[in-house]
Amino acid sequence: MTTTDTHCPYCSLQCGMRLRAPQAGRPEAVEVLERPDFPVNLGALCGKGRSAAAVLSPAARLTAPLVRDGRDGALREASWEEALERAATGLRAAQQRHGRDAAGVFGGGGLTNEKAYLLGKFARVALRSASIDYNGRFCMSSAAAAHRQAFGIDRGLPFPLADIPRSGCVILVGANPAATMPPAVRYLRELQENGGRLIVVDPRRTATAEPADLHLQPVPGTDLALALGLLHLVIADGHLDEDFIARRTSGFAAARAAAMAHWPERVERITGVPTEQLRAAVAMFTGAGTGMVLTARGPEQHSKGTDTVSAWINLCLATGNAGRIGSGYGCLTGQGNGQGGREHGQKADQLPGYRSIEDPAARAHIARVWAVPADELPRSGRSAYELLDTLGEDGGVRALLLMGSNPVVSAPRAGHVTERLGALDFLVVSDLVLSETAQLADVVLPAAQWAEESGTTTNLEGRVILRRKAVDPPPGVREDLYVLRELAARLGVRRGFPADPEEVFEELRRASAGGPADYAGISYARIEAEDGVFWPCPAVDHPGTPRLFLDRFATPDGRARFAAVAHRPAAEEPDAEYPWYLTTGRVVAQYQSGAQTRRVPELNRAAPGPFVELHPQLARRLEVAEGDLLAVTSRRGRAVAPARVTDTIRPDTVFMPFHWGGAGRANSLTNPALDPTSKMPEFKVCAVRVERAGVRPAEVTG
Ligand SMILES: Nc1nc2c(c(=O)[nH]1)N[C@H]1C(S)=C(S)[C@@H](COP(=O)(O)OP(=O)(O)OC[C@H]3O[C@@H](n4cnc5c(=O)[nH]c(N)nc54)[C@H](O)[C@@H]3O)O[C@H]1N2
Ligand SMILES: Nc1nc2c(c(=O)[nH]1)N[C@H]1C(S)=C(S)[C@@H](COP(=O)(O)OP(=O)(O)OC[C@H]3O[C@@H](n4cnc5c(=O)[nH]c(N)nc54)[C@H](O)[C@@H]3O)O[C@H]1N2
Ligand code: SF4
Ligand SMILES: [Mo]
Repeated sequence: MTTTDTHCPYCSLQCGMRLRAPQAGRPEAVEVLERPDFPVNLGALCGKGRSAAAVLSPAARLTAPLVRDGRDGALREASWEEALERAATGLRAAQQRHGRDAAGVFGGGGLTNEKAYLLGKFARVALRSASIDYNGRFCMSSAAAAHRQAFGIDRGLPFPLADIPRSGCVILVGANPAATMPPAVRYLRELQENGGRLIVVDPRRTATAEPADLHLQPVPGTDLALALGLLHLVIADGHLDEDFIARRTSGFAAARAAAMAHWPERVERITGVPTEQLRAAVAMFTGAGTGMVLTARGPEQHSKGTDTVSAWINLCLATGNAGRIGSGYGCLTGQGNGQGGREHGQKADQLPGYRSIEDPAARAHIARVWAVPADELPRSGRSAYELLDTLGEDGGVRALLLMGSNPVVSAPRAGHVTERLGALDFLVVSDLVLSETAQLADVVLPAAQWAEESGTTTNLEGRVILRRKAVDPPPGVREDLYVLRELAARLGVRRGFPADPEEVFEELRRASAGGPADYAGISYARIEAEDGVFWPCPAVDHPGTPRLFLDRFATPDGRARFAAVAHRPAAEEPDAEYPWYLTTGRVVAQYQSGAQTRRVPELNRAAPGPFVELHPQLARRLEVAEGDLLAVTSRRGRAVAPARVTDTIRPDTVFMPFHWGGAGRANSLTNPALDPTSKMPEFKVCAVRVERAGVRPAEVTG
């Protein structure tokens, strides 16, 4: 037996774990053990992490490449040679017929830094296409945009999680870590044990909200008004930190004027949160000495997500809560490499090191590292939904390489996105499993996974960590880096695509050097010796940066910038035809599109299928009881799932988890209205009709 210290394949906490594996293969015998010495989770794992080895088993996954003969043929097994040849031919043919940008790439925030970096390079250097974006656009892009606007840099948390218990008060906005990052709940518990207060803002009284000192339960999509209302009261009640505002910020006058238009009674009308609760929240937050605001997808996944996050940042700045230990604004990033995956070039407008693809100096630097002429680098391309929405159209992508996402389940208005995927000339999918999206592909490449290859990820704190290879992949399965090297070679680019992760990381270090997300001083050896290294880390003798902004913000003048933002309604509000709000999210036992976790028996037992959560008052009105099948209809489509009646949700709102395809797919309903800055779709609010479904349970599958 061997034991290897590594990290969980799933969420952005990247919990440390120890794998025990037999020396000779036998993936079904891999055991997940605790690794108590890793600082973030101190040995604790959620059920997904504990059962992660189940997906290593050949029974759960793809073990050979698949190809389809003709449009209507079935997928059949093929050799790697045939599959790669077809994939390269499909991409090249689209470019010959329709131009370079007709071949596109769609990546994922679960991919390691090495994969994300090389995928971006593949698009720009091997395909020379502007068409690349990734699923992180659906995740924390609104917070990222607001972060950059306010602080000049986007690192989700500017401090380690261990700082949370050192705060006087934490406002947790639309985040449900009890379900989405269970080991992190410890930090909230310690906060309260230390006498700090916890305020949770969520339309549902979740397991996270239950122990809070105060729970605000707003109408979905009204967090912007709520944050402005709190700032209004801070100003009106004389809680401004004038000294901090003068020394360390700019733009307060306009932000102040905007907040003054959001007086408590108006905010109560918009949000449904009583004015007494607004006052109680302000008293708790300003009375605490230090305060933090942490947001997750609840307030961010909206067509006004960027402005909403800006409004919460305003609240922190106005009260002097930034750049001091125990205070500040932070975004709880979601995917395993949600942070690193947004830094190294799989975004439509970005080059490695979090550089802008439109910046001439950045282009020149990256062109040197890549040994290509700067003027050959493509410009910005379309954002994720815009890319998916135009697949197969004139001027859109005709042949797509998809790596690390399952948009048939997870994209907004998924019925339409599925149609667009079907309109492609050619689709190649690299995945561990035959996901709903892989089932539509012309070529499916079976990928190696976390425990079978090494690579770095950057956790939600900005800590770069190393996942180490513990077992060999099954025969027939190859690493994504190998796939990129082989495809690039078949497209005529034979250099610059190493298949060894450490070699890729060494190049990433050089590419990121001098950029906002600077990894130049980080190496595999240092990560192992130091339990991870926080970026920016510009030199080998630099200690890394667990806490940003203590002296200055990353803006040109070193000051944090207020934003002048005002409330606006959701893109779609309820009306006579669609009278209820729908919001969507997660349950603890399933991960994302479910592609991995729906293949783990114990997780399926815990969360067997989709459901519609609704309040007893609404259930009475609709004359439905627990377990009755409900049809939920929006302007985009229809979904059917059993009722789950609970008084923890607002009576005007229903909630569906999005982990399943088929009849219960929440994303058949969601609204792809985009935030103008971040291009984030409105996953967290749309208008729906709810009625008893006229179908039998057998017709509803997960
Ligand atoms: N078990 C599990 N864990 C996960 C994941 C998973 O799929 N499953 N995915 C990972 C990823 S990629 C991500 S991004 C994170 C997401 O982590 P979270 O953001 O914590 O998860 P969500 O359930 O999407 O949304 C959080 C809460 O927002 C609330 N909400 C809905 N609408 C609104 C609104 O308009 N305003 C406010 N204030 N709140 C609202 C919901 O009721 C929900 O309780 O989780 C990560 N961890
Ligand atoms: N309604 C609604 N929809 C949502 C959300 C919501 O809150 N509500 N949240 C959105 C958010 S925050 C996110 S992050 C997205 C996530 O949604 P998706 O982008 O669909 O994410 P996953 O299900 O994690 O898909 C990852 C796919 O890649 C595969 N995979 C995993 N690791 C690797 C690898 O290393 N290599 C390769 N080749 N494949 C790999 C997995 O098997 C899986 O099929 O969903 C979004 N969709
Ligand atoms: S909290 Fe996230 S990283 Fe930790 S074990 Fe669970 S899924 Fe894995
Ligand atoms: Mo996410």
